[in-house]
Amino acid sequence: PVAIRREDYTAPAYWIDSVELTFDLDPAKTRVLNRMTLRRNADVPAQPLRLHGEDLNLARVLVNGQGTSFKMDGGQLVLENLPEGTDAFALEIFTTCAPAKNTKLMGLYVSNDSFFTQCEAEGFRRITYFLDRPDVMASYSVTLRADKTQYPVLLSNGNLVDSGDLEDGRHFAKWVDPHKKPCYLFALVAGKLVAREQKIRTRAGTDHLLQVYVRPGDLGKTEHAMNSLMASIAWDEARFGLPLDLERFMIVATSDFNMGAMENKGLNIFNTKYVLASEATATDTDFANIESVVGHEYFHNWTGNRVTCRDWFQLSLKEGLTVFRDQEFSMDLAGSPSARAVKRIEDVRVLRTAQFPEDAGPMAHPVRPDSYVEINNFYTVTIYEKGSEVVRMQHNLVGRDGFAKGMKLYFERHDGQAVTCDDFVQAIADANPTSPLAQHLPQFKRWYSQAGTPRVHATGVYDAATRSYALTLSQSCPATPGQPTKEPFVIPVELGLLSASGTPLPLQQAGEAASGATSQVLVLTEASQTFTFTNLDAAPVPSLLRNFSAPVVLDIDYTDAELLTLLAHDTDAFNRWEAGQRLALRIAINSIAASAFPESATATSEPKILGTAFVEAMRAVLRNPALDAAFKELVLTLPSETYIAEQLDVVDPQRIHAVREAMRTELALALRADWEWAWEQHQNTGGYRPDSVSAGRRALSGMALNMLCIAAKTTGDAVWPGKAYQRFKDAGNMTDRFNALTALVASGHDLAAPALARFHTLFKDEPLVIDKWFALQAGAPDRGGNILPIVRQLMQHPDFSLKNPNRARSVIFSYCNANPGAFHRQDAGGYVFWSERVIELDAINPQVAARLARALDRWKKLADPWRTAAREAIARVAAREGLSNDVREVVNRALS
Ligand code: HT7
Ligand code: ZN
Repeated sequence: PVAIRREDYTAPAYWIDSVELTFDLDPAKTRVLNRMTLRRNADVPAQPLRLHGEDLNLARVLVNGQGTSFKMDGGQLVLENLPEGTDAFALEIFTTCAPAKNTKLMGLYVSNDSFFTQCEAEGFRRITYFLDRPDVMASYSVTLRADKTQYPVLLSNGNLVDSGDLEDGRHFAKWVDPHKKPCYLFALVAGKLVAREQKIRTRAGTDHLLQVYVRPGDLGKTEHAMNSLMASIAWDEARFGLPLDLERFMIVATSDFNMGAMENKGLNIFNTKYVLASEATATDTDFANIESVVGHEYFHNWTGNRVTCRDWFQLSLKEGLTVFRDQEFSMDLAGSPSARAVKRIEDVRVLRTAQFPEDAGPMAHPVRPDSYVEINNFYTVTIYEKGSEVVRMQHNLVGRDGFAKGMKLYFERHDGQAVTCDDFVQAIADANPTSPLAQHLPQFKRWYSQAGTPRVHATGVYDAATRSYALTLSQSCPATPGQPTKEPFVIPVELGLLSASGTPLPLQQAGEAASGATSQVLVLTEASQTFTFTNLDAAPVPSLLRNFSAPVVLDIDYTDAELLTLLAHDTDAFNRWEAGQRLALRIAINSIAASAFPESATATSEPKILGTAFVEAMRAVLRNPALDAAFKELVLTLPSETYIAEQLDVVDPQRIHAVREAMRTELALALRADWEWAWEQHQNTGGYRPDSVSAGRRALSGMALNMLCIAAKTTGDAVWPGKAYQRFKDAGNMTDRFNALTALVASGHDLAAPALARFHTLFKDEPLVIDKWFALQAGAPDRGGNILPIVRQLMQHPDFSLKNPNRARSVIFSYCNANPGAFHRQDAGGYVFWSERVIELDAINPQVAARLARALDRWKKLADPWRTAAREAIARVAAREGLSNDVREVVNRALS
């Protein structure tokens, strides 16, 4: 496969001004008539027109109504005899394709007897021959023709301008999009669908029709998505002054979708997982995800659609910025500072457990990559989540108002254009010329060009004679593929100082006047810098990187006492949580390093691994009346096995698993009375509402039940498993029901089997709930190697299908990616299973296969025998002939 390089970018040789598409929809053979107006780009030397195409049958090509010569070159349609000069000319191309056979779910495909499209990144070329690149923006008019009984609803981007009946029971609809767009934002949908509708009038006084289309039985599950859409529209107008620019905004749900959702102009297509919710079928997490994904796709309407990417190397221009916007949206909706902190912690957890490993592994790439083989492989946590952190740092360096000014300038300069990441950061800096961002702009841009997670090492020295505290911050960044050395980054480090008893101290830097502030942002730009604080009576406890002010690893040698102070008193909720995680991580790492295997805790034994101080600190958090339930649940959750593994040079996954399980059992036993209290105190009163406060209460009571069932495993107590079973049976909402089921499955209680059977019977007609049923079993704790056979059995279940990405993810990804204790088997059975599935999936859907292929990205860190077995499994996949470019790129990089 050939790598495409960012530095090779050249402007297109032709522009496409308008596109008139006519579809005769038929699952077996859809006919596509594509009439375009093109003109040569005068800025580029004259050359043939090369149009992208994939899996198409070409029937006819006409230039200005006349037949013309053409040739095919590597799948591209090449036209050499085009009119000279830069006048517009007409090109007509007639092709057919086979949507029913399209298992890749890219281009035009069939799902549940309806037609859908997915064009980002390069799916449009599977619909017609085209200049399939984001910097070619055209006006679209689209006519859809199909059987009226089977496909009563016909949708495309923009406004419906005509519709009517045709002969033979067919009908048509004509849509015109008033906005120019790149072809990756094209969409069509046809099928038996129904819509929840809502008319709105915005602050600006304009009227709009909102529609959420689903299959007829699902209409009752669309209220939350519609509410989320209305909230998104109001938020973007209020926070950024960005209005809805369409008369009609449609969301359509499909159960066959490679990713979460797609922001096609005016016609968003969603995975059903991010649309459908009712209290009986969806958990609080589902409700929160729907809010954030609906927001994300809606916010793309400006950040992505009005201003798009010049080329796919700039993907984070729209994705990083839009993730930042959806994160802010969810935080603003959550309301209180504490609820904001909870959201921030959840987002940082994703960054650390998924993006940090990516940045340290074979697929590491800058936020703006320099090359790729398959662009679908670059829809990564680096582009999305690290990209969002890079935007967040800009936001923090210029302030909230400064950022709003920067966004305004960005749209003034670039509305309707296809631009680069540089254009974005330039606009933010230009709107804030005296900010640290503007002062250090060229250096700040290294966040876009250098891969790897920077490390900041912090040491503090207190001098009693001068009553001063010198804090030295040093930065470094590990080598990543193709980037052996790194230049220093601009790193905003938000800091506070606490007294030993936890009081916030006023900050005064040497040579500066006292301001009374207790929090401040230090801007680290050198490899090493010392900041001196004065007027301090004793050595302070530093609270660094507050609210996770930069996407870095912070190395600092806190004493246990200092961490306990931060956990109990820091005014920064993020660092309070962080202190608890550091304590737990330290305990885990010491226990992993110890020669003895963790002893099983007994009902009466002291917490041997955790130690009394940690347990008491956790008890204090759990019982603290001033803290929110959601925050408590986060503090009391131990760092994940993946996160622990990332801290180690050599990873024994079984030992990590055993130590973490032992720590959890100790915490369950030592706090038994407190878990009982937490369960009793956080019961649902009144009806179900998915707001963050009630969701937090359910999260904590669910955790308490889980811990009580884990404790019951050791004590032999039957009461709590019995209560869990009862709760499972009579819960009024899916969150409580699923938490109870999880408690039984996770503790391996005998009641788990009847509960799972009952759950399946209850929800057999709810595909999204059946996904949960599969995922819970494939992700359950391993007992004597039982999970792999269970997973193989689940794949034989009549409800299982490898062709449906949600179902494949619920079984295979839940096992290979989210269940390290069960996946990393001593006998390599997990890896054999993985290699079989990657190969099997690749023949169906390369994009999904390539995601699965990344499960062994970090194989080089594994201790033997896992390391050798993992390398062999990857090599087995790599040796396979006929692999897709998608999977080939991932395994080649892993082996390099
Ligand atoms: N911009 C969308 C990306 C996307 C996608 C990419 C490749 C293949 C299928 C896909 N479906 C959606 C989603 C987003 O970030 O909003
Ligand atoms: Zn996006």
